[in-house]
Amino acid sequence: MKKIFSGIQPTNVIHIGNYLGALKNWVALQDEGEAIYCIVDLHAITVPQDPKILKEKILETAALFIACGVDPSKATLFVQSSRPEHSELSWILNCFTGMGELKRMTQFKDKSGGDQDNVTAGLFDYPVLMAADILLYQTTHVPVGEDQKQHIEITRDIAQRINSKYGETFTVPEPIIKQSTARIMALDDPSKKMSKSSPNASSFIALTDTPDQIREKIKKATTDSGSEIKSSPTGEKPAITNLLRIFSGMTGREIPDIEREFEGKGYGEFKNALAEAIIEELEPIHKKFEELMADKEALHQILTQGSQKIAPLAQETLNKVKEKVGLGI
Ligand code: AQP
Repeated sequence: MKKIFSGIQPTNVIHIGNYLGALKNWVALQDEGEAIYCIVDLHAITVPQDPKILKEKILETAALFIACGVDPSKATLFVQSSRPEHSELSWILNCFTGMGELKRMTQFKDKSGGDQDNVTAGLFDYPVLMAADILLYQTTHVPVGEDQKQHIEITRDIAQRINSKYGETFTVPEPIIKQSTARIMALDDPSKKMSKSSPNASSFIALTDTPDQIREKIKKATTDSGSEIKSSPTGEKPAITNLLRIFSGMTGREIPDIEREFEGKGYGEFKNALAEAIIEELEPIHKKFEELMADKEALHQILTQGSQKIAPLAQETLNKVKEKVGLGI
């Protein structure tokens, strides 16, 4: 049986990149095996956070998971810091990970922005905590966006290293990356990934944006030269290719089918239709999100039950690793 694990940081606002690259797949996968979905708050503190806002964002993220279709009666939902096994396993895995391996991680290079002396050791160590998150549950599959591929590779390397040193300890996980929506680009600059931490709110569409905000952001979205509504998988038309991928991801329609509909039509007409397609997909999510946020106690309960449910599995893996490594009495 498939065992699926994935997480999202409770930072800033969840955008349509997170939705199309990860969350939408989570919903489909919860019917294909045992699914465990995590709000990774320990990852969030690798960069400075306001404690009050972080706490609020944890609940908002849980509400958004459910509003997007994650069903707590099928999938387990929990908060990473509620299970101490994540930090404990992370420390042990640190002792089996090379500094050189971590230095090669492109996300660290991007996020530290060339100023490595002034970022936290936690940011550097982020991939090891992510490896612990995944390996703790003997995960077989990890649905993520393209940006996380390198982190899944290092997770596999660490698991294989420990397995070959101590015998079968961890399941070696496979990534699930849906190519068409694996890397949704920023609306203001299609050479950059759509990102939560962008200072320009017009670069992303948040799942909680209003219809007017969505129309405005799509209207302002960068376009390429020329007026043809045609994608270019080879990269000459990155902006329209990105918008077509968003259209396809939101509607489930194939890109050639959308291109045919807009043959001979201009960007204006295409952008109007795209904005309406996004609104149609996000409106029910937004409504459900508001309803869920009105009962925070119920959200607390779902997260607490999730954490209790997966405790035995987390403890079993951690105890097995400690025993193999020779820790304790
Ligand atoms: N632009 C994207 N396109 C497709 N998938 C994406 N993901 C993130 N951005 C895109 C996927 O969403 C999941 C959760 O991401 P996260 O919150 O853990 O991490 P993140 O990469 O830090 O998200 P952001 O939006 O890019 O935030 P910042 O600005 O802080 O870097 C992951 O599966 C990720 O692949």
